Amino acid sequence: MAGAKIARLESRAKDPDIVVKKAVCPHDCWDTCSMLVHVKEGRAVRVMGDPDNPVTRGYLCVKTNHYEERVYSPDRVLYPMRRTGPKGSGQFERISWEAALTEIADRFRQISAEHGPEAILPYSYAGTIGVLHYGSMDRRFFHTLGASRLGRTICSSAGSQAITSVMGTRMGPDPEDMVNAKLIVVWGLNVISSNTHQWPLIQEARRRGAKLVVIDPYRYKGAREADWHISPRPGTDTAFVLGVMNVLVSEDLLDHDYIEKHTTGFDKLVQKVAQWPVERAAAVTGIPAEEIRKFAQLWHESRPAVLRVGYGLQRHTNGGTIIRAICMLPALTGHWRDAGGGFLLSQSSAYGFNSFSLERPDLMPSPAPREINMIELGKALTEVNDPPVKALFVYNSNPADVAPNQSKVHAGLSREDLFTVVHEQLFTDTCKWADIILPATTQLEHLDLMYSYWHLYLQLNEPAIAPMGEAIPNTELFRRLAAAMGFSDPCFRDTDEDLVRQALASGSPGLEGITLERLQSEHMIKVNRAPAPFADGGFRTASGKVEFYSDTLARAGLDPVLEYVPPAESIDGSPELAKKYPIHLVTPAAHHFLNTTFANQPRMIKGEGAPTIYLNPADAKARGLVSGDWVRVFNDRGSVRLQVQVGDWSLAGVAISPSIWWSRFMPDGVGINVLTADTPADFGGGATFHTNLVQVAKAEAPEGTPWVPTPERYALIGD
Ligand SMILES: Nc1nc2c(c(=O)[nH]1)N[C@H]1C(S)=C(S)[C@@H](COP(=O)(O)OP(=O)(O)OC[C@H]3O[C@@H](n4cnc5c(=O)[nH]c(N)nc54)[C@H](O)[C@@H]3O)O[C@H]1N2
Ligand SMILES: Nc1nc2c(c(=O)[nH]1)N[C@H]1C(S)=C(S)[C@@H](COP(=O)(O)OP(=O)(O)OC[C@H]3O[C@@H](n4cnc5c(=O)[nH]c(N)nc54)[C@H](O)[C@@H]3O)O[C@H]1N2
Ligand SMILES: [Mo]
Repeated sequence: MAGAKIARLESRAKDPDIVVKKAVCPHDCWDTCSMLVHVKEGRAVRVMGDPDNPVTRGYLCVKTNHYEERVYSPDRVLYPMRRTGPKGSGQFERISWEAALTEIADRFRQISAEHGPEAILPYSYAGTIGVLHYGSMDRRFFHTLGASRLGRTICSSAGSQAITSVMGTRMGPDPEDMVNAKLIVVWGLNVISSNTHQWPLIQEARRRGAKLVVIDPYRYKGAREADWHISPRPGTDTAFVLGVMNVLVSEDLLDHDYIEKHTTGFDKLVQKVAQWPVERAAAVTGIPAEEIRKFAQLWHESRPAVLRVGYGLQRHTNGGTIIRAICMLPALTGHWRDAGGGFLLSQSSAYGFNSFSLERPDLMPSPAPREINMIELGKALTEVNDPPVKALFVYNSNPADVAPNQSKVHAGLSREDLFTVVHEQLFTDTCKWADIILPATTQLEHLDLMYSYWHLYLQLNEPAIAPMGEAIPNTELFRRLAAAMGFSDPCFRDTDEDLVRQALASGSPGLEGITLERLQSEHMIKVNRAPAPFADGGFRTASGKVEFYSDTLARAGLDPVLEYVPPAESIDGSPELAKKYPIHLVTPAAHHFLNTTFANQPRMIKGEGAPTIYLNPADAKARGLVSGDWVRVFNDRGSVRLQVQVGDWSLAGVAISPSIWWSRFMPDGVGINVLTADTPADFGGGATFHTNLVQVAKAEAPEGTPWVPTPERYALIGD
């Protein structure tokens, strides 16, 4: 069937030599779009949306619509390279794969012998979210080696732990059902930039009578176009929810039957909520008491209604609690009963891959090696001493730019005695500090199994073109490294197809009947899932119910119900610091970049403009600033230069800086993360990129446009 469709597409392509191949976007984004790749004589000449996918609807975002520009970027790493100059000088020479593997294996053996294998630290995140290349062979390799484990906390761990504490599992309504919702609350999610394909579903729901409420301190396009924009002070949403719950309880806007059957700890929640009359919530959040009441009423009366929650708002020191609070709401009011209703942050549990088979934690030594929290990379490289980190192996990530407390990260990466390997598609800022750089394939060049943390389609990405240069996928890299280290477990001989089969063989009901062969012929298969998965309860906590009170949290020393604690850096959380640094800086996803991915491509940089800070008119006026001025944005951790845009983007005292620009192209050679703290969140050791006080002062404009890459600016790294 798919074959016939592709043949039709090819016949419509103007050039008879064009072959159309199906692919899937690999990026760390909700949408996991289906793509069509036009290939001519082995070269991808065009990438476009695949109309077969009912949620991604045949169009791609502004970033992947020109995916071929990434694949054929002049910045691609094509061969293994070895450092020749001083650390960080960007001087490299080409070497063979054999030489690279031998050197890495020798250094790993030597470091292991001298300091123990925990002195080796893998560092990876989600350059691709593909099941194989996100985490499989690599995990097997580092487990066998006995390397330090990495706490992969930079994005979602606070929210994940929080949701699990309430529901025991992470899934929510099918986005396709959201068109029937009567209320959609987009909460801490930039629905225009980071979940582009949710927007037409919202518009469709609105045409059918739904209201859109956006709760966000950033008045981005989606907030402007909403029926109602609620702008809390950053990091105060728990207080807002407690106020809403106070109204629900005191006015008895509850679903007692659902609470009775499918929740525990309701009494304890009620005691807590009683302490939060709306006036108290209003004083903390800055949202008028009347609006809190109105929101409670609207939520109660709208059916179906959904809370579509983003990753952003968990990035506060109190962010886990924020997510915990929000995901309790649908159980109080019975909104889980309806298809398209409830709460959706992540759909990850709907798939249920066999991660044990993929990652083989049984290969780890016992006791398990220490875990290092990835957001504390700077500390790990400059302070940890039991043993010190002597080797860093980076893949699927660009820590020189994405990790918080960047000055410390850069100081650590600069250590001459640190052996750093980077497996990359592009010469990122992290590559600059590498000892060995290895070339990685892109999604058009390798096989992967793709899920989405938003929609419910499982997809297979098959290679559309041959690997560029000597690039290899992550799985093949760790096969080769295992051989170089002499690891003999047969799991290191599994092919990528074997890995797909193993991932699918989990016994999970979501994957029942889905095989590699079916994916090869159908490309995209919806996982098995009831439209309203929690209509009759079925939560995966110890009690099988929504837990308003959690023993696990009590044991971890956290409030077992909910407590509002102000963000560590805020007027209420640190009044002295707030006098010095009165502006709360939020650094959310930029429209044309995906974290730092795409932020080297001239077209995307042009779209984004310049490294920018959005300031409220009152804050701008107090500093004599107008749009177009340049400012120094600083705190005790560091300083960056940004260009000002003045407008009603946020309340006074709150500023926004869309992220993440490459440090190399920033006016002073450092990125936004010199400002952010490596303080972990209350749950899951999560990142706290949005809890951040700064001061803003007028500065000199940089000369020219340093953020636009030119060969000279790139030449920090040899060719
Ligand atoms: N274009 C684009 N798309 C992306 C990404 C990207 O960089 N660019 N990144 C991808 C990745 S890895 C992820 S994790 C997601 C991230 O995407 P999102 O989940 O959208 O996360 P952020 O952009 O960090 O923040 C989302 C919103 O939360 C708001 N926010 C911050 N603090 C608070 C708060 O205290 N309360 C409330 N109510 N709102 C708050 C911010 O102002 C922002 O508008 O998107 C993915 N998609
Ligand atoms: N200030 C601030 N900082 C943030 C955030 C923020 O909102 N504000 N967002 C945070 C969030 S949500 C996240 S998820 C992190 C993201 O942090 P990262 O996961 O580091 O994301 P990227 O910057 O996109 O870098 C991914 C790198 O992986 C490479 N890559 C892609 N595919 C492959 C592959 O198959 N193999 C190999 N070897 N490499 C590959 C890409 O070329 C790219 O350089 O950043 C965090 N940092
Ligand atoms: Mo993320």
